[in-house]
Amino acid sequence: MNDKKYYITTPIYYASGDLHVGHCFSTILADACARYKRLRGYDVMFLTGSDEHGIKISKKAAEAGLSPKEFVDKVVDNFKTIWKRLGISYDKFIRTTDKSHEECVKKIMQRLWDNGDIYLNKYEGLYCVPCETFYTEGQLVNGNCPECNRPVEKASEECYFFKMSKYQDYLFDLFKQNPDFLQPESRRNEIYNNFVKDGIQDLCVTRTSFDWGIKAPFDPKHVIYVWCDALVNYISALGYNSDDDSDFKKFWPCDCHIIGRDITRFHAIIWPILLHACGIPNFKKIHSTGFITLKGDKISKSKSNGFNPMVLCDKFGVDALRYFILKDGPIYSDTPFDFEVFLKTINADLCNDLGNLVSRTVAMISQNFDNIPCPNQFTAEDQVLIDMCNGLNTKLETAMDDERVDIALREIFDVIRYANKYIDITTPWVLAKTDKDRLATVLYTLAETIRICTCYLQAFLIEIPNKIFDKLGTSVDKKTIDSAIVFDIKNYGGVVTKGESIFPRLDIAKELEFLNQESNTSPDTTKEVKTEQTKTDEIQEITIEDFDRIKLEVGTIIASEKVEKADKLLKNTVRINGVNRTIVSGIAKHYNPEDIVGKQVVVVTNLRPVKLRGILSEGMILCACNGDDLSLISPIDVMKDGSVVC
Ligand code: ME8
Repeated sequence: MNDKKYYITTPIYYASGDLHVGHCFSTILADACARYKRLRGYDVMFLTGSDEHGIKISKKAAEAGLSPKEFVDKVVDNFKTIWKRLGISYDKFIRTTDKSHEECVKKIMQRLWDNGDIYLNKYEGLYCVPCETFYTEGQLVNGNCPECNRPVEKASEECYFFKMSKYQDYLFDLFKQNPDFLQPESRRNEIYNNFVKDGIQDLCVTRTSFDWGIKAPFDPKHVIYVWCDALVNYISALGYNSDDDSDFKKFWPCDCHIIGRDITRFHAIIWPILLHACGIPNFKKIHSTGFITLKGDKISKSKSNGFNPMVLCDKFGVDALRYFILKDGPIYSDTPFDFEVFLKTINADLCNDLGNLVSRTVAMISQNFDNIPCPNQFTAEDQVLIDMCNGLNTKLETAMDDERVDIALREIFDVIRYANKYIDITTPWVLAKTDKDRLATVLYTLAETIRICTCYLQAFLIEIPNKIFDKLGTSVDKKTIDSAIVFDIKNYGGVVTKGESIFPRLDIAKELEFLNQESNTSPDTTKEVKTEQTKTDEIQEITIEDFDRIKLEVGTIIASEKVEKADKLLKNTVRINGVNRTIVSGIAKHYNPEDIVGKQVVVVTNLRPVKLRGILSEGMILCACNGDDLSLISPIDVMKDGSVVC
């Protein structure tokens, strides 16, 4: 039986809209940790999921003309598509609308009720609807919500309270006796000073003002506060208190909850108390990260400055995003997603340092030998690199025990950089003419260095490691990883393959322009979540709210062709917000396809898709019509794709 176990979680993301690059950080970070531990022989449980209840989501669903469940189903499909593209290797995806989760939450609440930890009272306070959180006057910033800076509303309702204050001594002790339970230290001090040291308030744990949530088992008129519902995901996903609790027995307590700093308070105060009150041992550690910022602002759904991770993956490959986010991400403090730094980092590290090392080594081996040569006598020069390779193990184990993927990657790339220097020192191109025996040892040392670094890189990158293994004609059996990461003459690979470089060089100026253009386009799930069309009689007048329901955006026609056997129809590809849509329009008698490519047009983007001549048309391009005259409508000045027409 494997006694090396590792349980890591991400936050469960609000199913209220699309995911942006900021959201990807926690998930890519947790994924790298999970992959690393699997590589090192751990039995891993990596959990992510979706947070689907609450007033915010029911409002969004109503805006989209869908039931909350229909709405979240579509959003969750999008989450899963994004995670797949980013190579997120989760073992379980929990949804708070899963029946098993709902049952688990009810049992937990019932337990608190049975313990006498819940009482009925009235809540009067300041409530931030988007954040679903009550605040006291003192916690507001300039009178607004301290998290999202939007106005709060006075709210008063009868609700049940959880006697958190009863457990304040327990929490004091947790903070005092387990200094590592909340990292980084600065965040622990902040939470302790602002929320713990002066005493813990009881928590309002039910609501009656909306019903999209889990009903309280002791009073079904009330639904359970979203945070009590959401936090329980970490144990409901393991089958806690269910017929099959084997995963709970195996993996709990959780080794690490990765979260963003805005939700530290919930995880470091409510969650440990809730667990303790239910007699469940506490988790081992919370790792609270900073935010990714864009142009000085936190990337956020509410600020509409999101940046769609799919755009980055499609353009630069999944490993470019993963590498940059893991190396330079906001592991503790907020970090800007600086486009120029991103592009330069990718060129310097993936293209130059790693890419060139692999190409040079493979090229020299194939020019001089049939396959990776056997080494002869190692010298002191070789030994420096060999020691660096063998030293990685301890360094990476230490870094990864603290989820410091940034440090781990730097250690690996230090070796890669030194290997490039080693080429300059040993001058294999000279040895090729003078000393083939020595050349064999040098090239073997390089191939072995690349192989060992690539073994580790498998935890962080998805596509590049396999490309490198293919070039070296080798692979790694994860079962024997402990021996595979030791520099050894038995480990040499097979026949090397030259070919394309493992990472192409980026044209910084060109890509910078692309990124700057894309950065103002915000992902918007309502594009995917099609609104329900209501049948109406002819409408003479409409209200501004009616008009607001029609989403008009500027897009650019990037391709157009005639539809076979339909002389009026053109099949157009229109780029809006970085996403290409197919739109079939009845304009073939007025425009040749080649004349409209590159033109900007106005598109109804929330029109229900329809099939025309077997082609799914996703929207409508607007035209001015007068009898037989027809003209496409374009903005007078060139506008950014995705500009809203209002
Ligand atoms: O908070 N940079 O969900 P959420 C880095 N459902 N991280 C960011 C970020 C940014 N720009 N923007 C958001 C919730 N995040 C709850 C969690 S867990 C029981 C319930 C992080 O979708 C944010 O800090 O609003 C949080 O950790 C996560 O994304 C999910 O945010």
